[in-house]
Amino acid sequence: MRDEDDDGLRVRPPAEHAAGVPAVIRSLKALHDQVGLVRGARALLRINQKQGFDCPGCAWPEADHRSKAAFCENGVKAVAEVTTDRRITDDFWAEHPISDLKQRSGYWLGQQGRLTRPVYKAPGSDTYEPVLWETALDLVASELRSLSSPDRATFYTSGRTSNEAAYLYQLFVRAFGTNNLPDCSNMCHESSGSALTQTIGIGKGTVSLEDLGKAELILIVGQNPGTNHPRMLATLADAHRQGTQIITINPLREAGLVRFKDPQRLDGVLGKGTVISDQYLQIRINGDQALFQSLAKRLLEAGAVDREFVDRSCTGFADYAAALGSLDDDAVARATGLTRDEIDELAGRLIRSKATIVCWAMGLTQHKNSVATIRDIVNVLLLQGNIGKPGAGVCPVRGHSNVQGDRSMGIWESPPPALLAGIEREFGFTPPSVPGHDVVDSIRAMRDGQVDVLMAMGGNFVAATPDTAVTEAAVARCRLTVSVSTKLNRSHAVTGEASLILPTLGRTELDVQASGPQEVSVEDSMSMVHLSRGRLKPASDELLSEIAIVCQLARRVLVDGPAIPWQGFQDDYRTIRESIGRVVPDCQDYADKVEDGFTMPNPPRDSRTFSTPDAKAHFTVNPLEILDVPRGRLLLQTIRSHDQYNTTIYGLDDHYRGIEGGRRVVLVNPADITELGFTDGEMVDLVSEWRDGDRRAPGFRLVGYPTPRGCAAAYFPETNVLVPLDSTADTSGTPTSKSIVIRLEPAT
Ligand SMILES: Nc1nc2c(c(=O)[nH]1)N[C@H]1C(S)=C(S)[C@@H](COP(=O)(O)OP(=O)(O)OC[C@H]3O[C@@H](n4cnc5c(=O)[nH]c(N)nc54)[C@H](O)[C@@H]3O)O[C@H]1N2
Ligand SMILES: Nc1nc2c(c(=O)[nH]1)N[C@H]1C(S)=C(S)[C@@H](COP(=O)(O)OP(=O)(O)OC[C@H]3O[C@@H](n4cnc5c(=O)[nH]c(N)nc54)[C@H](O)[C@@H]3O)O[C@H]1N2
Ligand SMILES: [Mo]
Repeated sequence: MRDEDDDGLRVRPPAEHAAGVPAVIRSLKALHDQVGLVRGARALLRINQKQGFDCPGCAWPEADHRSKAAFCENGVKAVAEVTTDRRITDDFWAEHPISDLKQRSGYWLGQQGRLTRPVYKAPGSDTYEPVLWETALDLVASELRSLSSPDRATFYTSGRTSNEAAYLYQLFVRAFGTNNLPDCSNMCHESSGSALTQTIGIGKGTVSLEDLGKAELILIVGQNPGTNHPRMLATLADAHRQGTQIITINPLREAGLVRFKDPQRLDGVLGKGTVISDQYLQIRINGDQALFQSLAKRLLEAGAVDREFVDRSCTGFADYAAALGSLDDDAVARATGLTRDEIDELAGRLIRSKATIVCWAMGLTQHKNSVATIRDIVNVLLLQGNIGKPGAGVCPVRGHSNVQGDRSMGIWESPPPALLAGIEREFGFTPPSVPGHDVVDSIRAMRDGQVDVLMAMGGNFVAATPDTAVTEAAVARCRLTVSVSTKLNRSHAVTGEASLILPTLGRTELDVQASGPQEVSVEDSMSMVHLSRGRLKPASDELLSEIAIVCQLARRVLVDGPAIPWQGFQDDYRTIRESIGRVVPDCQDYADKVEDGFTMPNPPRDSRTFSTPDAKAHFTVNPLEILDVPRGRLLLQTIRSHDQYNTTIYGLDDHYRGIEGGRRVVLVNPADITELGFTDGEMVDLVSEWRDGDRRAPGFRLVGYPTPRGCAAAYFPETNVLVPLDSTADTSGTPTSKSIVIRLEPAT
């Protein structure tokens, strides 16, 4: 890869607070660089407002869609990325053959601007060439129709796709005949969904924004909201000012969780801002299961159990309590790296709190024992009756702005029977019920020559997935790769024999169909569903909406398939919402209800009931699993910098962590650097160790950083080359991107 990425790395001490005025200045600069301020300001005024569009940044909910400026620095960067004035024109493709694009960094690819026309790379060719939409869609249809089985194609989705597009996409894929619907969720909150469905009967969070205000205690575990969910910090700061205690459990001291300066308040502009965390536990990577078991043991010893709730609403308490009796304190100390006093202090806070919420994100979901860890968190909450009452509950904070909605709409390789029954009722065909491939299984199937076509609705499949070398070779074995995209990325340079890029509208853009301007709907992290309307002029006249692409493709592929009104759906998106209302569980009268927004039913939150087979919440026994890292090795977590959105790199600074001008850094405890025989600032290779051999990521600068002993951190996607394909979480199958055993070697 060329070195255009690194314009001189600088390292400062990490910051002790997030946001404040500098964040506003940075966001205006991002907007100015990409869009120009006037067009940019017009876009901003519409973010998260009643007549506006849903911010494509993250899935944190908006208070009531009326606050003046419902956006944050990183939301502005996400909008600037898609509203950019830069365009990829026809001559670009001849100047940059695929062999050239392959040498470019993700940052460079993203900087080239919006895709404007469909392009096609023929078998044997090294260049994309502009083609007509008809030609492009005919090519995909003829390839799909020629497959010996529908299971020889796999259909990926990233989490920005609207509910309407997701609903039609899964319908098309199921009418075609397969459940091969891998999605970014498989790499994200799948572990949360698995653990929660089994224990409380619903794979989603059980709290609303109001609950965060009512909580006495909020635990933020394995999440970095200062960068990834900045609007959450304002909610936390408000709660803290009203007396809610906030505890952070994280190997890194993340600035936003230490102190927050809200630029939308006067004391945020002038003062020192609000302290966020009352206690900050710098836990070892993967120590959370041990921590929550030891907290539970202390709660039991103190008799801090809501007996009435446990007896009436739960099963499995006796077995769980018995299993905790044999918890080994030394094992807890080894796994967590925390002192007994620290754990006692947190246990004391839990015992005193009458309403506790636990929030978490990728720091918990991307480990081998993730599902067990999250089940153990549910156990702790159940003990004190902290599920299904005001100010209490589970809060898995989602990533992509509509990843939760996509699941509700059926983007799922193992579809719920109620959805399949709905499809059969509505459209008169029997959809496949055998589970399809998730992300990791899709890669295995491509690698083993069992899949010929990879279609992706958004996202950046080859960069976001694990084991880059294996994945890229697997994708290259496909006969055809198809990406529906807004911007150029690595997945367009690593192609099958033939490849198509189909350019699409962004969420900010006006979408006009036969019946006039259209709206779409989305669901946030707290199950609130509302409309989103784009208003800006599209980046090119030739863009089709994701919905139009699916409808036009489906008509070509399913010529003798079930009677589905694809043209009607495309002409008027309200008819899609009406169909959703008849088909998707919990969405009755969807088209009407979504006009004013509504909240999806949530039995634990709404009525303290549990949709498990026995209608009870389940305590579970999860044997403690400790990742013992061999001597001389480190446990690496792969994280996001402040200047990226997953695989989209906005810039080269990780402002709050004090890293500027480059991304190939590895953060390691200074004592480990010395003990391993290296010096701060030295260049090293990261080598991961797995049962099938080593994997190497060359050329990282060692940065001494306050992380617990034995732990390391570096950015993804650069480090995905180190994550073995077969290293996945039990039950959920999520790649273990937060716990990879590595050794350091002097740079080659
Ligand atoms: N600006 C911006 N916003 C985003 C994204 C983005 O890339 N950029 N991505 C979006 C998406 S898809 C998602 S899923 C979310 C991701 O949001 P986060 O989960 O906040 O993202 P990560 O950078 O993966 O951060 C993981 C955090 O967990 C901590 N951690 C790692 N391992 C452990 C562990 O074993 N135990 C504990 N307790 N903590 C641990 C890390 O130190 C880090 O603070 O953000 C969404 N929002
Ligand atoms: N090592 C490691 N790997 C990880 C993670 C990690 O923490 N560590 N995190 C994982 C997580 S949580 C996630 S969610 C995945 C993310 O995986 P993906 O969702 O696949 O990746 P993104 O980078 O979000 O996708 C960006 C691309 O989406 C396209 N795009 C943007 N907006 C739109 C739109 O409106 N429509 C369409 N059609 N396309 C659009 C653009 O072309 C852009 O280049 O990565 C996972 N990979
Ligand atoms: Mo995610």
